[in-house]
Amino acid sequence: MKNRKLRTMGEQFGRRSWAEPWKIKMVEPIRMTSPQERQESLAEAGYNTFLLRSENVYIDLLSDSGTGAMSDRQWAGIMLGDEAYAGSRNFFHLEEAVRQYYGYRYIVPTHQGRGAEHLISRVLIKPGQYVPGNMYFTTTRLHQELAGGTFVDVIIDEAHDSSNLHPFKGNVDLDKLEVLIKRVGAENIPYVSLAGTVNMAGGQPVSMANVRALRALCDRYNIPLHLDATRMVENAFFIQEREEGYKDKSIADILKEFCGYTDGAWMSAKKDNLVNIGGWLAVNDSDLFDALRNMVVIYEGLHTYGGMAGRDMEALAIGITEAVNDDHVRSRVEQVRYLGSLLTSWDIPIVKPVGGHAIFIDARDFYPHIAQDQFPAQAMAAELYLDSGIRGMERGIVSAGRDPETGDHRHPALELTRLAIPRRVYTQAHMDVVAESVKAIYDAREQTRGLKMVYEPEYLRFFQARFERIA
Ligand code: P70
Repeated sequence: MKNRKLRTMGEQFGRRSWAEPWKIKMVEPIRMTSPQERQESLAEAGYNTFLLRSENVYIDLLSDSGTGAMSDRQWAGIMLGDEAYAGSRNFFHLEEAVRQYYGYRYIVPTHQGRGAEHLISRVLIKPGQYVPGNMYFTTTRLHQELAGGTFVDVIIDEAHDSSNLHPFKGNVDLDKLEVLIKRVGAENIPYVSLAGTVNMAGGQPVSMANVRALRALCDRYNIPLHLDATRMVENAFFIQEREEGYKDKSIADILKEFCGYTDGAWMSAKKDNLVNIGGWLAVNDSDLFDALRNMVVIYEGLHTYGGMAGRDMEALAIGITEAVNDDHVRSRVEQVRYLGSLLTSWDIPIVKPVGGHAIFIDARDFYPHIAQDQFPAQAMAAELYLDSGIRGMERGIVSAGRDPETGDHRHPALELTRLAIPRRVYTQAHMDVVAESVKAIYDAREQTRGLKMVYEPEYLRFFQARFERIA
């Protein structure tokens, strides 16, 4: 064998290759733009990738939310939509699927995740209360704050360190939580807000041992435990891979066991559940269900559609069953890791271990010469787009927003640019193109300058803020 350079992925990783458990039936053409066009599009978008037109994007890694490919079965389900105002057949299919795979008793449909976050925050949080959670998520925390609560981060310290290799960086630090309980009193904590996996930490998982211990602590103080289940299927994969005793358990079994330690969950079905729009809220307590069901009719829609069309609920019910397929989850997470391994092989600083849904590039290490107040992660997303038309997202100081008390920028420890991988959409060749573009902007890093913010909206500013290059 002379030419040892051409090597399959399996060979590179010392195992047999695997492939996605699907084949492609329909394609959507995408278009590469010229550098000149990208320069103009970016300036028009105020250096904010959220403000680009997707037509001008080549490989879109802005989000894994609602961007996945539905299966032929899901599309067939779309045709079976029962568009009745009340009691749609598709709602009952959805209810059945959530009960079967997540195990909760009562289900409230919502138009997407933040609709569910709004309802649970409004119903459970009283002004002045504290909501502990394993790192903030933008929309989750905002709804908790709008309901009068104060979010308190109780994630383990390792989560704030992008190079720490802890296998479950999403874990709750039980000591931090107990200190909070003793300081403010259990009666001032309406619930613990647990997310699996933790998006802002880099898609990091929570272990089964941690949720079990957390449940016991919550029971001791009589505090409910609610789960952001948005990427809980991916969390189950990491438990299967890393936690003793779970190697031979299915993703479905792990998911159900984990949810069994919690009192309820909210869901952005646009991620794990493989649909383009939708969400749900599920609880075990019938009084809480009554309150949520009463609230959903004000803000979302009737309690048997909650903002979704019947066809959306059918696609979602089918998506839930496809999402827990072990081969699907493995190929999904392994594709993310493939991109991570390419970047790591060029010493590009990324959050490690690589999480479930995205690669997070560490902008502090990437651009050590750009101060955090000059938005290095935002600048990186802009550079990547200019280089190749690839779209990522800032997850640093812009996303963290301002402290409601002081009005100052929050300065998160993690200053990251996220490349989120949609489910069942891109191939390994796309990942190669992405990796080479990141390498190109890394090679040119010393010439890159920071940005200044020239427009800042009041809520979730990262979506609509505008920037200019610092001269
Ligand atoms: C993303 C999306 C949404 C999300 C989430 C977790 C862990 C709830 C939600 C809300 C979309 C997004 C949202 C805010 C800022 C940037 C991007 N995450 N919990 O791309 O669900 O979007 O359905 O209302 O990740 O990570 P929804």
